[in-house]
Amino acid sequence: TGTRLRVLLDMDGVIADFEGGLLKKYRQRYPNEPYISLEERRGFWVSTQYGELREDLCDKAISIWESKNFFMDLDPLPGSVEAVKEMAKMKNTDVFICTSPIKHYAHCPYEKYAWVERHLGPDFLEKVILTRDKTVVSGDILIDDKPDILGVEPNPSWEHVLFTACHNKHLPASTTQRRLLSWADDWRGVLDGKR
Ligand code: UMP
Repeated sequence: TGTRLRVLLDMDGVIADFEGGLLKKYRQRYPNEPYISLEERRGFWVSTQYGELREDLCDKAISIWESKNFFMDLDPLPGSVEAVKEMAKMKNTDVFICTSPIKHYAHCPYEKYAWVERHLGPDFLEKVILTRDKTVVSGDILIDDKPDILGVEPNPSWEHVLFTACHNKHLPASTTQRRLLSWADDWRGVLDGKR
């Protein structure tokens, strides 16, 4: 057990295409409003950047991911489903999906479970961790597209590997933070580096 590698995988921006889903549904609902292309995205918080574009667009962006079926309808990111399934079958490897639900809980938590069942299979429901504070979850690696993962635990057990996304790809290269560029990148090598 002590020799097993525990991998925590973020969902939005790592397994599921939150940014693509938001932009698509935002443009459908608000066809006459300005939007931020994925090329122009900067900063983790979509709502903040839309609010900077025009004050009322912050709430319009939020209205999209608070809607029924937003999280359910997200497409998997390229290669994610295949990689996660393969990772979970690897020897001495325990994979968990560690994701923060939005505070508007009417749809999101249910749809995250339903998404996992649909795309990864019912066995993965055992592996879902919903938390707004990932620092209290123990693991060896956390693969997540959010650059700063903070919470009550100042020294989380995991190493945060930054998954490249439209909003973080322009950040200066860090000497301390490793990156996974996509699921076509060498994720097996990232895991092997921790074994
Ligand atoms: N989220 C927001 N506001 C934003 C962007 C994302 O509330 O501007 C939500 C979507 C996800 C959560 O449910 O935050 C991020 O969760 P993690 O990817 O950190 O697990």
